Amino acid sequence: MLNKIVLLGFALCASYTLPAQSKLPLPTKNQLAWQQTETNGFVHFGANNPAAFKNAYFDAKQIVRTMKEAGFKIVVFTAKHHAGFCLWPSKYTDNTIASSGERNGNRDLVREMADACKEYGMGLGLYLSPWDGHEPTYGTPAYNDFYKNQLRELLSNYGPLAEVWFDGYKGPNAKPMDYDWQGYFKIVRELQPNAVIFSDIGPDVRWVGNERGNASETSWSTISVGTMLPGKAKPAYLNTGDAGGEKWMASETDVSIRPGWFYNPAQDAQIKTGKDLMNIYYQSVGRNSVLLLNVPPNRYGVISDADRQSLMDFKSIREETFKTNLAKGAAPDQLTDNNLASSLTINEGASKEISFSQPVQFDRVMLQENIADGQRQVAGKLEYWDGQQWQLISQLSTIGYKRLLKVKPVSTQKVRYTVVQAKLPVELAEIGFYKASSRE
Ligand code: FUL
Repeated sequence: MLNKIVLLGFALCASYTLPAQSKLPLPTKNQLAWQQTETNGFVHFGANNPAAFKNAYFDAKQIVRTMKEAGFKIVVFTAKHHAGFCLWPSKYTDNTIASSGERNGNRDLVREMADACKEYGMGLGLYLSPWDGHEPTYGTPAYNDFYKNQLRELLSNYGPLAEVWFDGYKGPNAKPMDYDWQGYFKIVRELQPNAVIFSDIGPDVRWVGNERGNASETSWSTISVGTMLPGKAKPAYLNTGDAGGEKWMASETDVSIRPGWFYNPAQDAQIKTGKDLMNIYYQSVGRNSVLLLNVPPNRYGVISDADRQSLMDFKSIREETFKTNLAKGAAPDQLTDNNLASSLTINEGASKEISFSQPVQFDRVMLQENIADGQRQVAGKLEYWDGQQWQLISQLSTIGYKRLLKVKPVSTQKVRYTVVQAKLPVELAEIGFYKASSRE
């Protein structure tokens, strides 16, 4: 490491304190663990009825192994999508793989995914579509019982789940349905106390408000739910979160590697490249969100070579860019130790200087707050020393769990980070300066 410590300084600029907001919303243990997964995979596997599934192929191991190789931590699997077809042998309907004939009739794809996740050390998440276009009771109170029964089946028989996914979407011509959301969430709490619950409005993880892979630059991990319901939430509000929000509920950015959620050979030429995915990573993980990237298995029930190639490119670009933190050895250890808990406190109005023993060149910056103590920064500023004076690199709003900045290339021996506005003193957990891979 070239850059030795030559100077560590706290430049206390204007030091003033805002009235303390002593009661910031905080993440639960499950929310904190989930946030640190950063990148997860989504699997939409499509067969919409028993006849279509009859001759289907499906290789859970290949899918999960590919997701693991891509660096993902959790795989969320669509146990039942909007057509109501169950990829496990639910005893509450005939619209399941059990009705699909000899070859696949005794399979259970949820079991196969659960086993593969266990084998590869991945978390399993399950998606059970609330909207069910097949079930005759849909639209009546009896559907809530049907749905809860299916939920109990999935939550009781496949081991520990990391996440349960409630999609708010329903078709334009679907019957009105008064979902018992609180009843559903209660079942998850009871049967899977370590799983986070995703819906538009949580209770643990909220939707980012679009499916384009784009969290807002200003991204608060807090919202006030008010009268919003899944499927009836305000996307723009969910996208930024709310600085004054009452509840901790960070966002998840769900987006597909292809134009559609399910495999369609007509879209084989429209797979997002590693470079596209890297950009989405900056716009999601780099903006205090978690990325849930959908990669649908093809007609042979595996992730196609082309999708796989994009995933591996994404991973290697990401690793190349973030391989060397130029601040290591220059910044205090607790700012480069990859440990959220060992943070450095910077008061509002105060600055932190980092000096390098020789000039460094960088064009990417990473900042992290110790969110276990809440999200605190409202505004910050990063500058570099040009030999004579401080020059602005970037102004920014929120950090949260992680903020990644693409900045103009800078060559310098000294940088300065200032907390311009904060709810409470900012606990800076990590600071990193990097040179982007030429493949970005
Ligand atoms: C949407 C659904 O309509 C898509 O099919 C997909 O499941 C996505 C995650 O949510 O609302």
